[in-house]
Amino acid sequence: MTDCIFCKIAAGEIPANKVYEDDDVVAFHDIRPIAPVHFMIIPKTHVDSLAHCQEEHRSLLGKIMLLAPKLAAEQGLAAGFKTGINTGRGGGQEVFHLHVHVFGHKSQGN
Ligand code: DGP
Repeated sequence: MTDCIFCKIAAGEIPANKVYEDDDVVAFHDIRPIAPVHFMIIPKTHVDSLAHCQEEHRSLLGKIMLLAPKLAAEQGLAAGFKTGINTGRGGGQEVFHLHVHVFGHKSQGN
């Protein structure tokens, strides 16, 4: 989608502080973090929101969910973290490209 900021990040057309990337997904730090560690995981393919996901997105959603704890641990959140998927204007979604927020405080000593 040409006007989608997250599609442009996924395509490498605008910079982002990436923490992970493969053929299907990219994860990068949020520019307006609400915690000391705050990144988002997005699919490279454009999907507006969780409410617009279809059966064809099942494995992609599973992949994103399984990546969350792995990347969280890599980012220092091994002791625990929060996730969020804002969905629709009523759900506080500002960027209409599916994204999973992962955020928390770095644990000390583990
Ligand atoms: P949401 O409300 O769930 O749609 O949150 C969208 C988040 O995306 C918000 O916390 C700020 C972040 N964001 C918006 N534009 C950019 C951008 O260009 N780069 C990065 N890294 N984050 C962005």
